[in-house]
Amino acid sequence: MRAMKRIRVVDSHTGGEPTRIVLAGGPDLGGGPMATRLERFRTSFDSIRSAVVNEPRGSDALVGGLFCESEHPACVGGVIFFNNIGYLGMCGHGTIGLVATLAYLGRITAGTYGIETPPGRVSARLHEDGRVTIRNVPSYRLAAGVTVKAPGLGRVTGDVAWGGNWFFLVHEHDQELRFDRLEQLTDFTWRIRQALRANGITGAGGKEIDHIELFGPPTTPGADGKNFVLCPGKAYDRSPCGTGTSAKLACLFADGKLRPGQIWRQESIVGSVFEGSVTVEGGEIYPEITGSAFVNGEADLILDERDPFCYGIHGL
Ligand code: PYC
Repeated sequence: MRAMKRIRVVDSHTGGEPTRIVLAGGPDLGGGPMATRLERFRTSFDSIRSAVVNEPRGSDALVGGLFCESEHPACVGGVIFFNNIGYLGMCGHGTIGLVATLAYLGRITAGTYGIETPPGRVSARLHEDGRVTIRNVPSYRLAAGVTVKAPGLGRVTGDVAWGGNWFFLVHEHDQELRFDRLEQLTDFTWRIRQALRANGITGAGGKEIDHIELFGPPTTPGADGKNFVLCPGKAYDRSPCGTGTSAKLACLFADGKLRPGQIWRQESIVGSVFEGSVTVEGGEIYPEITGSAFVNGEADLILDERDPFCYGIHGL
């Protein structure tokens, strides 16, 4: 008898950034908060993470999302996001992809839905025209103007901010943000990432800053700025990055450059755009991010124990 496992997935992309939502056949993580379930995923089922997103079934750019049942009546479900090397906190493009997936499956119609994630509950509004607005977890700037010496780059200064993941946001640099410079941009940001780690510069509670975000002038008409975002596993975000845009909004707000409700249009390195704004409640900054996702695949992944790469090619 061959040991074969089937995992039901729906694929989508949000502004070019792919998401693969696991709907059935994934690990049973039991109940409790998403943060607890994430730890069970990490410690007991990490090979499933790799099988779903890594080559030969996936790619370094692919973000997976395990759709889970929620214990909160106000929530349509919970989600744990993961990538080629590990797990994410929140994921903005992925949440937009999840909502588009649930709409495609006929499980939701236009309206507002709670979704549990490891760093907290978010909400998502599916508009009649298919756009999705997510209200992210509270976001904030932890430290402004942090300087780090990066090998081959010299001194680089940026802000440390939380948008559901930890970001180092760099505005002053000599890099042109162009699609034909992906290799140079990846090398530049990877050096910063390693320098932060080597110098013990972290987010709150010693958490690793695993996303690096460069900013430059926009090229798409109507956009306010363009970014290049390096993700934890060295892939770049094709979308403007929902959590990265949230971190940016928190910094703009902290600098007095963004009023509550004012729209900021963030362009990605591939030219896709998210619209962002903030609301302030109880002293906390809640980013709202609007974008669109398109379903582009629906499949059963087959995990065949005889396959030497059944659980993916990994090892970064
Ligand atoms: O949209 O938040 C996001 C995201 C994080 C990593 C890739 N995309």
